[in-house]
This record gives sequence, structure tokens and C-alpha cells, in this order.
Amino acid sequence: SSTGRDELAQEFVQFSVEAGVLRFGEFKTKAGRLSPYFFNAGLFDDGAKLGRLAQFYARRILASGIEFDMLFGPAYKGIALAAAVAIELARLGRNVPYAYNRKEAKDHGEGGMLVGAPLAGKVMIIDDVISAGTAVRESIALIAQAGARPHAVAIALDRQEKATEGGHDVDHSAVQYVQRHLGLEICAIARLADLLQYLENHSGDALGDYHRQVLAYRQRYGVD
Ligand code: OMP
Repeated sequence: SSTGRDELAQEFVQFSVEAGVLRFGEFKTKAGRLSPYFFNAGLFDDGAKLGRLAQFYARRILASGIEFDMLFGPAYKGIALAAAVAIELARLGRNVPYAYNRKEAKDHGEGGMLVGAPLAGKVMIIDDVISAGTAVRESIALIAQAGARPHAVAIALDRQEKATEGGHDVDHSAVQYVQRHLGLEICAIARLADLLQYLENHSGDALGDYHRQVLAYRQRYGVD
């Protein structure tokens, strides 16, 4: 079967399925939708998997041509992600500073909500999934308050589904909102379209049913 429009995305979907990070069944999303799939980046839970994940981010980031001066990892999941991606970028010859935030203020020691390199220049946020877009808006505000420029967001999976505002579905996705209204560049290792391509290529085997279910889900909640 064909590898689809994007080799890296197909490899990543396969890796995520094999690692048990991308699962099929019935899941409730943060927005309250019943989804036939769920991507849980917390399950890249050993050194080899985290290292491989970082390779996918780094390759995608460098291939995108998006400019950035440093990385920012939003607490909690983004901390490990940004650290791993910073190591991999350095290994590929692009050593950049990185920083992250803590969720609780400290009353002693170094203090403050930010740890790592001072936020400066064009900042690339490293996150796992953008769903409703809540987390990414907080990071953008934090970076701007520190006097730096929130410039781009790198994520593992773009679910390409309608954002919700005040409990109602809107016509754009949270990723589109961040691009069009907040003016940031987005770099995703894979998108819903890539997941569907993967399932189509495996429609003859045990994943066949899920292809139909994910198509139906996109029909109801998808954008584009
Ligand atoms: P926002 O902060 O609203 O963009 O949502 C991001 C969150 O969505 C993640 O941190 C997860 O809690 C959740 N999520 C996933 O991680 N993977 C999915 O496949 C779907 C969701 C979700 O709940 O929509």
C-alpha cells in the first residue's frame, strides 16, 4: 500500500500506534466529545520512546524552515518534551537555549515562574496536542509578558477539529485560530488527515473498523 502524502507523518503514526500512545476505542475529549481515537503523549514513557519522539519533532521543525531563537516547554508535559527536543536539535547541529515554567510560585531559592534560559527573541513552544487551545494561549501570554516573541508552536498531533467557544462548535480549529488570529506559525508532526491515511492503508486488517469510525468523527467535528 502507499505511504501517503507524507512519509514522516506516516512513520510517526505507526510509531505512536505501536507505542500504545495512539489508541482506538471510545474516549471523551476535554471538549466533551466522544472520540474513536486518543493520543496520550504521556505514554512515550521510556528513554528510547522519548528519544525517538524528539527525533520526529526535531526533523519536522528543521524541515519546516520556521525561524526560532529558543524553545519553551509549558508545564508539565512540555517540560520533558522541550528538553528532549533541545537535546536532539543540538545533536543535529542546532544548539538553542530552552526554558520552561512552573505552575506554582516558589517562596525561596531562585523564585519566579520561569526556569532555564531567559526568554528572548523568537520563541518556539513545544507542546503535545492542541485541542481547544487553552494551554497554548497561556504559554503565549507568559512569553509576551517576559518581553519575548511567541513565534511558533510545534506539536505532535493536530486533531484538525472544530474549536469550541462558550460551549458551541465554531467553524475553525484551535490550530487555525492560533495561526490566523494570534499570528503564530504551527508545525505538527502529524494531523488527523495523516491518521486517516494510515488507517486507509491498514483497512484490510484489525484497524479497518476504526477507519470508518474516524471518518465519521471527522464528518461531524472536523474542519476543512
Ligand atoms: P487544549 O489545552 O484545550 O488545547 O487541550 C490539550 C489537551 O487535550 C491535552 O493536554 C490533553 O489533555 C487533551 N487531549 C490529548 O492529549 N489527546 C487527544 O487526542 C485529545 C485530547 C483532548 O482532550 O481533546
